[in-house]
Amino acid sequence: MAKSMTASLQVQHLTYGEEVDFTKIRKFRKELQAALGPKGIKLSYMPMILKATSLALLQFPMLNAHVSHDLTEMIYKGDHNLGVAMDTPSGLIVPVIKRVQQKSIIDIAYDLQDLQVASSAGKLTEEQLSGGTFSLSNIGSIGGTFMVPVVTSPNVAIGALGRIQMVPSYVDERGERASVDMIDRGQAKVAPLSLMTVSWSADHRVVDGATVGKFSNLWKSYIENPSLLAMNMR
Ligand code: CAO
Repeated sequence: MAKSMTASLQVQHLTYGEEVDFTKIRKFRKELQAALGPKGIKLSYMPMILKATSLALLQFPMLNAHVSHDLTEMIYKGDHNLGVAMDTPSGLIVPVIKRVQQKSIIDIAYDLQDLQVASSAGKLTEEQLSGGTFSLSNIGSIGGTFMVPVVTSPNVAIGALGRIQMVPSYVDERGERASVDMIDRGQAKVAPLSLMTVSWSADHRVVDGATVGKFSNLWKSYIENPSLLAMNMR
């Protein structure tokens, strides 16, 4: 970790944060859990979040690239090999779920479960720990609401997920976040909403903030509308 972080901190970072309404994806998870429970699969939010990330990366392949040390080349990676930061008794490790672009949410849940079992037993292989093209860190499962993640070179971007919280928010008649105009017109009411903060860091030498923002908007649309996530699965 010391070596990789020293290299990563040479990178000029930009970090972009956003709030995401988790209401629908919580319901979607409950429905999937009811179907998957009898098969012995534990479904956390991560498989859905990883799938949404892969679908968004399809539209923004430059965020799934490696950059050469001398900054003369960007190598766009066809496979979405997504690293998942794990807190283990021996510290931070980032095993990789390979080819997420080809996998269903269930496939990803199986892979994540296997990696978690191997990591707690200290039995992750070199193959499982290498080849990442993008990574996600769910700090919210520990407790924080916001974190600035550090890009792992030669990757060019990374995401961090904060704790899902219930907060009072202005909503419309469908229970979705109300627009400023609706609030001004007195047409919105206050109701509890499930919110999560996501933050994306990118290598600002090769990626600009607008690209990260557009990627984040697309990712957010999948999380806030799981039907879009389902519709775009292959
Ligand atoms: N907000 C609120 N609750 C969350 C959450 C979030 N962001 N993420 C997970 N949870 C909840 C889950 O829903 C689950 O509760 P229920 O089963 O009752 O619903 C519980 O927390 C445990 O989840 P989990 O940790 O078993 O599963 P996961 O797939 O969400 O996360 C893993 C797996 C490996 C990402 C996580 O355990 C972990 O290690 N996180 C720490 C990552 C880390 O160290 N980052 C720092 C990197 S920089 O040093």
